[in-house]
Amino acid sequence: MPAITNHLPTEELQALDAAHHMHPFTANRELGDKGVRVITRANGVMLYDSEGNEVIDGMSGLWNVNIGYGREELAEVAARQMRELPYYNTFFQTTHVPAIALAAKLNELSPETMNGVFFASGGSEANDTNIRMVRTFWELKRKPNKKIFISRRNAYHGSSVGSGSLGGMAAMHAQGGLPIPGIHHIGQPNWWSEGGDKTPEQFGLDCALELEQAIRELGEDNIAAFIAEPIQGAGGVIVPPSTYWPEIQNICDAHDILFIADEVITGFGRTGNWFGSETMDIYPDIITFAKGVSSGYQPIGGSLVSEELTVLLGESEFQHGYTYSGHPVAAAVALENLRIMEEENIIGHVRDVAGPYLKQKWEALTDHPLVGEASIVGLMASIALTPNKENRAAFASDPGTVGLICRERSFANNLIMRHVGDRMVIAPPLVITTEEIDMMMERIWKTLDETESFLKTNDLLKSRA
Ligand code: PXG
Repeated sequence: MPAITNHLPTEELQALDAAHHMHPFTANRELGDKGVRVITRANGVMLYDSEGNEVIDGMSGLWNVNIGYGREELAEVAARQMRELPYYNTFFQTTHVPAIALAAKLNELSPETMNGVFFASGGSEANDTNIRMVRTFWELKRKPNKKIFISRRNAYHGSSVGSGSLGGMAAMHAQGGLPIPGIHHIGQPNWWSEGGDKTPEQFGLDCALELEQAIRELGEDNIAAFIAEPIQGAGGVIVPPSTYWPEIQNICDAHDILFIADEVITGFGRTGNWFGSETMDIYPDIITFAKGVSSGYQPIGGSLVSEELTVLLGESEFQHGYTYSGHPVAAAVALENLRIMEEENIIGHVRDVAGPYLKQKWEALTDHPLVGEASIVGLMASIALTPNKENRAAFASDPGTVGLICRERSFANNLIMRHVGDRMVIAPPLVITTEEIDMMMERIWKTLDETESFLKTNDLLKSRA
């Protein structure tokens, strides 16, 4: 039996949405005028809208529905847990079985150096926890001046005041007085857009050395941590040159600062390992996680922390927590999600089947006249659209104009593909089959062809001077 709202005609749903629903990261009046798409159900990698269209979800929801839609087991576990214990807190000397079991499971799956876990309801909350936790850690170590976080431009670490400040999104910082003090941003290893005449290797090294320089300028005694996504997700699936991470790791090792890997997107199989830190061969002190831990079936996230932090922070009361830290239903669903991922060897599927298959098809996109660079790790991938791949030119139009056109064509072709500026991004559910990859690629080629003709017709195929 579908939900009652599914019986309303699409226009009525759209009108109600336009009247009362304030969407995240959206110009709401414009969307209201255009008419929002109403998603009514989903199965596997497919979404269905209120008009009956079947759409390939090339973004796994918002990079989170890793095991795909429609898994009955997760619904059953949620219902069972709601009947048995829908909620209890973990603040006042109590705990419950789902939180215990999930903490233990995460300890088992995460890199050897991780030990404790502090739960939150998503990535923004978890990164806010990290700010408070890391500063408290240094206070306990009697180094209270170590307060500054070094992050990167164009990073995404969430949308709350703290996590939005950690992030490096210029458009977000332009509103409401962000970033808060004590956050320092360095460059991102985006060779395609920013590498100039350097080789990718030289550029990657130079970007890493910006961290060394920032530490020197700000003073090691004032720096709490460096935070970064192993592969920038919302920033456009920027895969750093091979020289970048080894040098960053060396710099973190050589200085008395903590290293936080924000694995909200790269965690739980996305890159072909449980964590992107394994794929990129990096050794963080803290891992931020969310999204894929529950495949988005319930909101849950948190911070995995090294033994040293776990022990020291455990010596006294850390004045921090959320009502929903370790929520029993969310924890039970996450556990079931992880059980399925293990039992069905979904990570093996990414690493050995879907990942390599998509990589071959994805890299062939550079044969298209509009596509400059094609980047892919596991099942996260991007292409840079360009009017001239020889000199990696940007379009003459405002950044994002062409990307938006391409995204609109993609939607019209029943494929959800995201744009970040003039880069196109996909991150399909990890269970995607090779047949579904073929179907997705067919829609991508069609979308690119249609975008190219649109640009030609509208005189937009021009390079910025
Ligand atoms: N860290 C990273 C690396 C993320 O990608 C967050 C933290 C924040 O998580 P929550 O659960 O608070 O949203 C994220 C979230 C996009 C997009 O359009 C990406 C995210 C969120 C919303 C939109 O790519 N990533």
